[in-house]
Amino acid sequence: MRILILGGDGYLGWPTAMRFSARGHDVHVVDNELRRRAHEQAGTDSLTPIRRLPERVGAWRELTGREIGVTLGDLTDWDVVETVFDGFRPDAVVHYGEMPSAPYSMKDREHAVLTQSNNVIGTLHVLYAIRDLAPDAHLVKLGTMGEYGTPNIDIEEGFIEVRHNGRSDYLPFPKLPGSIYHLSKVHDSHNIHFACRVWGLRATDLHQGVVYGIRTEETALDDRLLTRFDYDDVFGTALNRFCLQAVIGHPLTVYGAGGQTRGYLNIEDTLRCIELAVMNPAQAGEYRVFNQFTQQYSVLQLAELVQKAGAEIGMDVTVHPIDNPRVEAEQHYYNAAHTKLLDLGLRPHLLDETLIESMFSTIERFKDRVIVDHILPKDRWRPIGRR
Ligand code: NAD
Ligand code: USQ
Repeated sequence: MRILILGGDGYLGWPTAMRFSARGHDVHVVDNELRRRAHEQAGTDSLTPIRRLPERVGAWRELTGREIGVTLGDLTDWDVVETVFDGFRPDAVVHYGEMPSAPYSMKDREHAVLTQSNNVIGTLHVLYAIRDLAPDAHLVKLGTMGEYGTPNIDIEEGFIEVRHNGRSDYLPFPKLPGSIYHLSKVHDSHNIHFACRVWGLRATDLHQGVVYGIRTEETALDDRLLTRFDYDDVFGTALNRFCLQAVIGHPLTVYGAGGQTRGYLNIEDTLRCIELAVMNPAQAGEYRVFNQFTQQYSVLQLAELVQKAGAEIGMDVTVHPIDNPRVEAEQHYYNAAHTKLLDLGLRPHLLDETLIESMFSTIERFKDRVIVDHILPKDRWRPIGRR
């Protein structure tokens, strides 16, 4: 297949590009290095030293003899999107190319506007490009479990049967996102659903949980193929941060009461889920939602798991709850359906101590690169003086 990976320089996009290339598909990636620039501006960096895209694809070519095409360009620039779609004519479009951080989007007006304009306009361009230049292409879009928020009922996969005044319908599940970033994904979901209903596009909206892990089959081949691993307060995610904190002897930063429960999955399972979605496309006009995670944990449970894994190899890991910089429920009901990818054949890599220990050992290799000043959160989500 001809597979276009948008955001192909990112944490998930680069390993996905290599995975499809390794399977013999024709792969082209697009990225504008927004993520790299955001780190440069903040004085933060990936734990793993990562090469620029041209070097990455050069190393991949040298090691495997396979070619990955590259466009360094911005999805919010229509000329870039039109040129890529016109030239490559994809069968499938895997769209990771957005600003992915909730804390970044909550910093101030400027970051909020950048997040929503980048994500919503980029995705609108992609929808128009599919409509006009590759109408049979299947869009596989990365959404997020955070679109649903934490309602006090079971979360379904995208839709729910609603009965009202004696009538019933199968309608989009209500969305109560908790950040400007998560909201941008809800706006995208509405636009994608609209494009399927009105233009007949085919799309899978993957409502993904929090991803953890450093290693995939392909990144392990050579250090030049490593993917990024962030642990800072803005771009680092819960379990990745906790593993790094354990290795450098920093107390684990559980925010507030720690009852915040989310869906999690290993980076290897992200790649498998994407592959399953691409290989089993939606029908023309169909808008599907798959909840993409394998296990639910509260942040306190995650911290305790990391502490236990550390204890097994003689590390003294402490957990130190800190004032929650975010505005979110710290104790709540959470039970989200996630059977559709399992039905397609997903066999999850479940989180256990061995897996955490293998993360510790990769982190250990690069721990001299850690910038300790950027571990504790600096930005509060509620304006000062408001209750
Ligand atoms: P990432 O920032 O590492 O990857 C996104 C890539 O897209 C970056 O390389 C960035 O430079 C690029 N990009 C952003 N805006 C662009 C634009 N306008 N034009 C071209 N390129 C652009 O993030 P990630 O963690 O790999 O996440 C990938 C996707 O998956 C995101 O959409 C994110 O919201 C979603 N997601 C991630 C997680 C997670 O835990 N990592 C969980 C759920 C959903
Ligand atoms: N948390 C802590 N301590 C930390 C970091 C986080 O307690 O040091 C808590 C947060 O308060 C939150 C939970 O852990 O309750 C998850 O936070 P996170 O930073 O790991 O993840 P989040 O901000 O939700 O965003 C990440 C990705 C985003 C993706 C989302 C999936 O950055 O791209 O969309 O996970 S989900 O959470 O399912 O919406």
